[in-house]
Amino acid sequence: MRWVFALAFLLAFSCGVMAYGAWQQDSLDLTAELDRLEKAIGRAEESKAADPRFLADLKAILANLRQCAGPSETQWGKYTPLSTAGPASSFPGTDTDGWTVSPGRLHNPGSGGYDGGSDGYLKVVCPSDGLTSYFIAPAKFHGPWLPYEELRVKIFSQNGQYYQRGWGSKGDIFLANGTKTASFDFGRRPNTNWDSFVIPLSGLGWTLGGGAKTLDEVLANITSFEIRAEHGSGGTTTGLDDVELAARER
Ligand SMILES: [Ca+2]
Repeated sequence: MRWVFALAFLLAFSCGVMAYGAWQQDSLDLTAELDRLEKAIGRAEESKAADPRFLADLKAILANLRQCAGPSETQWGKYTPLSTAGPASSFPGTDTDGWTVSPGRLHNPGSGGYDGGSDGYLKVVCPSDGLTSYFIAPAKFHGPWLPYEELRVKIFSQNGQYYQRGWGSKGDIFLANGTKTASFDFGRRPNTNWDSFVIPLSGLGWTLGGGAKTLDEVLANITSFEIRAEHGSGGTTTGLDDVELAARER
């Protein structure tokens, strides 16, 4: 009997080592694996093939695993241990940190930001003018972006009728290196309350323009960085907070 326990322990230990190895090599797409597990639990629930108490336990374990896997805001790309590095804007107080908006009028209300309380953010009420407004980043975001793996933004969008294209829209994120451009679509409208987007700077999901052949050609020297500030027609309000560039932990 003792050797059965020893064997079970060895097996569990090996699985742990393998999982840790995969984690360290960033080869484990943990978020995707957890999504698959969640779907499997959903199917088991629908087919009533398993004891509901067992499925409830599995769901609780899954929730714990998701917490271990990182922030729930990870929506794009696989999870990798990244730390914030490089330029960032969190708009404390009523600071607009050099950001502008076009067309529209920008202000920081001094409260209502992502961190709550007296945390500020950028707020714009977009005019109904047939044009799509964009937040325009200050010069501190210009220069090489090749050291970074992710762009993170917090954003909300309220009122108006959602449109994805047209009205001068050039994607949800717009980058340029001179005439070479890259744009990224979130694929949906940001929520009416604070919503998190993590955008991979790996080429996945980006649309290139202006003769750019790779995303890296654009990231080599950012001369323009804009974030879509208008997602609905007929007058909308948009908020922006915590714009961050993240790099892999060294
Ligand atoms: Ca803030």
